Amino acid sequence: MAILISANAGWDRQLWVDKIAELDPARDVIADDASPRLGEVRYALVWKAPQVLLGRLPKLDVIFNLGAGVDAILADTTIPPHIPIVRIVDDNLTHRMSEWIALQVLIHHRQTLVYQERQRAGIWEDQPGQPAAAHVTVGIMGLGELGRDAARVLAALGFRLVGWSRTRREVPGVTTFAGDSGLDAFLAETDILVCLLPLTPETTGILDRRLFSKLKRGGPLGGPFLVNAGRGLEQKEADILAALADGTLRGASLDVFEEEPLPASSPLWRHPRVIVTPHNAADSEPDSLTRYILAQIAAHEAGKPLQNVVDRKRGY
Ligand code: NDP
Ligand code: OXD
Repeated sequence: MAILISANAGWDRQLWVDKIAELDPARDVIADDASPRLGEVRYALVWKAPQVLLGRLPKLDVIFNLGAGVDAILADTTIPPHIPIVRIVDDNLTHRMSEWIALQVLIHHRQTLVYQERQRAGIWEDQPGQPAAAHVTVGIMGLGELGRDAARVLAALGFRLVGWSRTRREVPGVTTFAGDSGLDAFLAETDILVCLLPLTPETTGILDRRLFSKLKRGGPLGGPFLVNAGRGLEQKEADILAALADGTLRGASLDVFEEEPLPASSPLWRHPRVIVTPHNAADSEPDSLTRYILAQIAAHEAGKPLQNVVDRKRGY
């Protein structure tokens, strides 16, 4: 029974093959989507595998996603519904995300883009009215593994925190809201909006002009900011640009895009109040994730339940 590793072109499969060979040398690993031995595959470790590949594996027992977001797998309707999909929940990935979120929040909070422009122009000038973190509210959309850890780190920096999720969550230090009925009240409190939502039919296109117009006005930063590391299809980039132009948003940090890689023609690349990173807020690290997956396989083979299985109906 073999393990298949399948990933899109941007991934080096060999890193994962080598890591499994190092940690569990007895495992038979296939790293070729066209292998004549696909019929032997019991476990598939995937990141954006080609559509219909997973639906063609007759002995497939478990799919392990090599990342936290499972939208790419769920888009493949050929995968039989009884096959469990396990997602990554890993401190290494989670802490990387919290680093990125804290960095972006601090950049906007401390008006770093304004100072960078002044530096380039040789202007020594203080921007008056810098608030303390305690006077700035960060609103986190998505209070899952990543949202809760980002809240922990931002709370340690002194920010006021509100959070929004599908079902009501208790998170220490965070005033929480839930569902459609809680969204407007959540937005009305938010100076810096952080999106860590999974991509589902409900969250597709959620970050639009209408939503931006409901963020707090008259806050201490002179207008609201957007930080998105969830998924690109949650944001409407034309709306972000329009909101930046008319002051509905003061700035944005984006790690994910409607189309990835972000096309060279996108005005986001050169916008003076936008930070663009190439979907690397929280990379999947082979050593840490391979240990997590091999431990799950060993437990599964010993008859124990799999952890962090995706709820396909919910979509995450
Ligand atoms: P989780 O599944 O742990 O948490 C998801 C959170 O989103 C939950 O709080 C959930 O609510 C909430 N949510 C889902 N749907 C809705 C909705 N319709 N309305 C309101 N809240 C909703 O996910 P993670 O925290 O592990 O990851 C979140 C996402 O981050 C991933 O799906 C992926 O898209 C993205 N990601 C991006 C990376 C990057 O490098 N840019 C890296 C890793 C992940 P509830 O608590 O009620 O279930
Ligand atoms: C993930 C990602 O979901 O990298 O892990 O986006």
